Amino acid sequence: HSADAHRTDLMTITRFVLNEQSKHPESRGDFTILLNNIVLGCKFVCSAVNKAGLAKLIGLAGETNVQGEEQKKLDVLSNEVFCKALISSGRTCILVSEEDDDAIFVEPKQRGKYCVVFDPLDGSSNIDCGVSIGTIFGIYMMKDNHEPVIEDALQPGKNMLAAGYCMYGSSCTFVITTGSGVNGFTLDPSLGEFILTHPDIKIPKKGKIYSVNEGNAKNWDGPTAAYVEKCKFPTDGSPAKSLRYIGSMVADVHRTLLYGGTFLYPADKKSPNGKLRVLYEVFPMSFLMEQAGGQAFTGKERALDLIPTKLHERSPIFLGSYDDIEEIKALYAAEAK
Ligand code: P6P
Repeated sequence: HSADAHRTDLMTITRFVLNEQSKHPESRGDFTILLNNIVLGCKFVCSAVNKAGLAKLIGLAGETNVQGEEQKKLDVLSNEVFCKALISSGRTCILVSEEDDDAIFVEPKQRGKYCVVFDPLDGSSNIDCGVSIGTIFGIYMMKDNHEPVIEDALQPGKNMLAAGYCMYGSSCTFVITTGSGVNGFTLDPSLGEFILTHPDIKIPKKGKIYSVNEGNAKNWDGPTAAYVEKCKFPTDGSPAKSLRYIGSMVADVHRTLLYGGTFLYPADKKSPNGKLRVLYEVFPMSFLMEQAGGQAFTGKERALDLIPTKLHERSPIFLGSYDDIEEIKALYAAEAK
């Protein structure tokens, strides 16, 4: 009977969010509507990514984006889809996309109370070789209902109400936190629904994997170099760790969340703030990690305490299993003395 109940008791993301909403009797369902539009955007991108090889959507679009990277058509398409889905929800007032230099201020008649920061297709340089890529998003509430200004988007990560990602790989997996734990859903294409497959995800307290681009080793600072050395040549008799680096943040973070260990994008001499963007890469992944019982550290402070001053600013990031990040924090603390 229980197996049958499992099969027929489908917990879709829509039902899950409505259950969450019922815990907030005062809420008018705005967040539910916003999330449903984000989910719709993810379903569309999932279908486009899966067809990319066939529909010749891959290949360069010719323009370059604010990051100076060549824009692939799927980037452009995904960005347009999410901007339209978010604006048409009628629940947003500011959008910050990795693909757009400036923030988008929603016109008054379609304005809502949420500010959404997102990377519509992170890791897109991996599209042509079939490596998993993903959408990353974070949701802030506007401070109060005034004419929206850019400062409303420059809030510390700890103010985020929700954050998540959708990974487009062998399956389409949607992972989200609304501040009370982390839950994972898998798209059932035959239903067109995201089904709860990873309830209440908790990252192992300690892991056996480290994830970093070792090609930058010559530019690392002392503590990062010392940590990686310790992973490879442990001095306490424990076995060496495995290196897993996919080069697509959503895939590397998803593996870290499920298997444990650490994911690092450290500062280096060439890029003193590392490479990953604070608003729509570092903050959402840090929020998820903390909600799953892990940690996220910038080398100086708790990642979610960072207060951004520019939309596309970067920060070094060390995230993952609680005990492993403690080791990294100790190495940085020792250096700071
Ligand atoms: P590197 C992909 O371009 C990305 O923004 C992240 O998804 C990924 O973690 C990182 O860059 C990889 O960077 O320098 O190791 O190739």
